[in-house]
Amino acid sequence: MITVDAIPYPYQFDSRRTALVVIDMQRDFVEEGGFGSVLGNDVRPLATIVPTVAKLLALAREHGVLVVHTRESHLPDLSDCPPAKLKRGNPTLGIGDEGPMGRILVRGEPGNQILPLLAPHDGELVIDKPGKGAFYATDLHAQLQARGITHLLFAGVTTEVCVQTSMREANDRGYECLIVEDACASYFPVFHQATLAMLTAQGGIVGWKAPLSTLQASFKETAGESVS
Ligand code: C5J
Repeated sequence: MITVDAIPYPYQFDSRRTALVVIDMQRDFVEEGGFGSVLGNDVRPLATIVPTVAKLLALAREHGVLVVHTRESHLPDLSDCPPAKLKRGNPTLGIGDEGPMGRILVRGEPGNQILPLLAPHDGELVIDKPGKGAFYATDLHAQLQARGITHLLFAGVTTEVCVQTSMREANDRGYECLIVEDACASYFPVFHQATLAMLTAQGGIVGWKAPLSTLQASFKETAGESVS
């Protein structure tokens, strides 16, 4: 068992029964010139976490933790996109429209791809999700159950939307969840901080949080190595 010096109290997991879920690290959300920035968002807080997510992926792969990547995406005919989601925000540029990197939030389009630096490796799960949560209208729960996964580590964007929704969905399905706080980001840093606080309040009502360095130290301690 690995014990993480997490908040609000130590988080314990068996790496063979744990998955890292990296939420929506897609070009259209993170890259300058993508959909997110065209909508007027400052993408720099999201771009800043890319090296941390890369290190987290490396840590998971090194220790045999299952890696799951998600993409917020829709079928080209948008038949999996509820009208309410299409209309929300009264957008001038919306889901299915031609954006700077292809059709917005449509599967297979350049902007819908995961950042090359964080690209999935062979054998890792890639979940296309039409909602904000990774469990809604996907087979993620079945895939995790088939592999005996009980614990989930969360990373990705945005903290208060797709990461938080997915972690809450996971919590309701009985998973023990930890959010890697510096491997998540929001266009609104205040929302990032508020989300971390609300997920871990009341004795970890949704789960735990810890930074990557604490997670790295936990793996080292378990391996019996000295931590510098
Ligand atoms: C995600 C969004 N991935 N903010 N989507 O959080 O719409």
